[in-house]
Amino acid sequence: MNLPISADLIGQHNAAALPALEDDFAALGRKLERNGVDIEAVKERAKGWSVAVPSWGAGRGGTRFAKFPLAGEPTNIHEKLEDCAVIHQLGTTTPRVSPHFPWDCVDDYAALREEAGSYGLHFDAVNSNTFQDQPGQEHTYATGSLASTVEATRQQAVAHNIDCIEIGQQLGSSAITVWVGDGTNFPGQQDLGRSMDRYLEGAAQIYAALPDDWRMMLEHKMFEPAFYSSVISDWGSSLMAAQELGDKCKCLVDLGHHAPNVNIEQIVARLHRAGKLGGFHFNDSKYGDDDLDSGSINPHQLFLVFNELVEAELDPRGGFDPAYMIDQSHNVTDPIESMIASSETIAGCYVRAQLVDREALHAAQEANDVMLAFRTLRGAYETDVAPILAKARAEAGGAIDWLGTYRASQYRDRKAQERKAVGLGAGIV
Ligand SMILES: [Mn+2]
Repeated sequence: MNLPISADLIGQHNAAALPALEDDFAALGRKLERNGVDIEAVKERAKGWSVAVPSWGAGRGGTRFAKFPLAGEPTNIHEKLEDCAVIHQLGTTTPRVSPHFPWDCVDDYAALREEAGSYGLHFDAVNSNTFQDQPGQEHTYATGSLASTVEATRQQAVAHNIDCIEIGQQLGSSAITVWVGDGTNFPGQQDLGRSMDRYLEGAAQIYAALPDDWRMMLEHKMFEPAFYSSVISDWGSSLMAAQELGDKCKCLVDLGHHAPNVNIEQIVARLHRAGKLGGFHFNDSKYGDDDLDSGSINPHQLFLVFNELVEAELDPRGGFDPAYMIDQSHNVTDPIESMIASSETIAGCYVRAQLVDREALHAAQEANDVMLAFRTLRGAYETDVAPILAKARAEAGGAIDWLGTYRASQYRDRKAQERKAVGLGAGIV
């Protein structure tokens, strides 16, 4: 296995941190035992949990105004894979990478799959891009892609998505995530009903090209890049489309793509009930689709989402197999650090949701004991599960103090010497 960070370095740092961790882990274990929870079993669940990282998240993002490059940031999919390998090596919960086309296009996808495998990585859902024009592209997406009024533009968008499926098959993926930037900036600009008809007609052609064991995930977004209307603006539109397209089509929930203050955990419960919960794009937001680090603003909301996911797992109805992915933009941090921090935060919410006394919660809910139900949930949220996550990481070969170990490795400094510099410019979020 090709591991970018020295195992000796990780071992040294872990040896120094282990006595304190054992102490904290034992104390937490005794606390949980009083509630009838076996900390070892929870730790094993934590070890079995994973989330995908997006290839584009390995680079610096940008605002709508500018991008500030980082010395040593990756400029191609090969370098992005190397950075993703660091994230997984230290954090141990991110073995899958979600590629984006055409940003990650190469000549030989079989070789790319092998390259990822050499780091212990696999490819997750492929992402298509019909929200920006590419050099040499025949038809512009300036006024829409799948929902464009121009037939040739719609066909070009369909063909690109089918190309992505074919690439994904070579990479070992089994899902495509479709997000379109289609929408309008002016009332009256397009017919709101007919634009949905056009979108569905194109989406159905992509759906028809899905291999049997593939899934198509629709990502809704309330606004941006269009500011008056979006074609797939909300979970209702997404659900409507997924239901019309067929069983293999599911809805994807990006935590930043909702109206402010929307109850996202309830959307999760609703989509699960409809058998249409496809997966997540984890990030956080304060005002809009800010793509901030997962749980950095509202960790409680993330916990409540996971609480619904644990409920869904216990009551799978038509099935429960959501795809988890981080989708955030790193404008002012080292993307490797942000990605490990987020994967730890997300895993922490998963673990906390495991600690909820379900029997007590359900009994309190049935009895309308409001305060007891609330406190049962809140008690799990307030539990510091860091020792469980750190122990799980260490046992899987990762770093207890991942930030200290990463900085001591001087990985980014070394890459700054080796890699070519990224140009200035506007960022793509
Ligand atoms: Mn997203």
